[in-house]
Amino acid sequence: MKRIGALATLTLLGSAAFMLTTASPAAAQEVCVYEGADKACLDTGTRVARVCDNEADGNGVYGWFGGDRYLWDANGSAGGCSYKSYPTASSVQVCEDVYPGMFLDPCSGD
Ligand SMILES: [Ca+2]
Ligand SMILES: [Ca+2]
Repeated sequence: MKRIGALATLTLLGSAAFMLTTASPAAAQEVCVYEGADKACLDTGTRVARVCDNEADGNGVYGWFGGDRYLWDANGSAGGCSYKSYPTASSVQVCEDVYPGMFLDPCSGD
């Protein structure tokens, strides 16, 4: 009887660990959009925005998170993304600064 109890405990621990492992990626809830390889993401849980310039083409990359929420990848295509918290953001778009001024730039969803 004692032995069976120990086995049952092990099985329970095993499934708890499995649930934790599989739950983590889903909890992130990060939504990403792309313009070529450049991307902008918004975590719909934490509302942390992220913009990544992934093309060494000399064009800056910025994300638009609605309203006046523009976030640029501060170091361009050098490694790493730029992050900013936008507590009320609910949309995400990524644009590439190909033309002077923002309004003709190609963006995700165009
Ligand atoms: Ca680019
Ligand atoms: Ca960068």
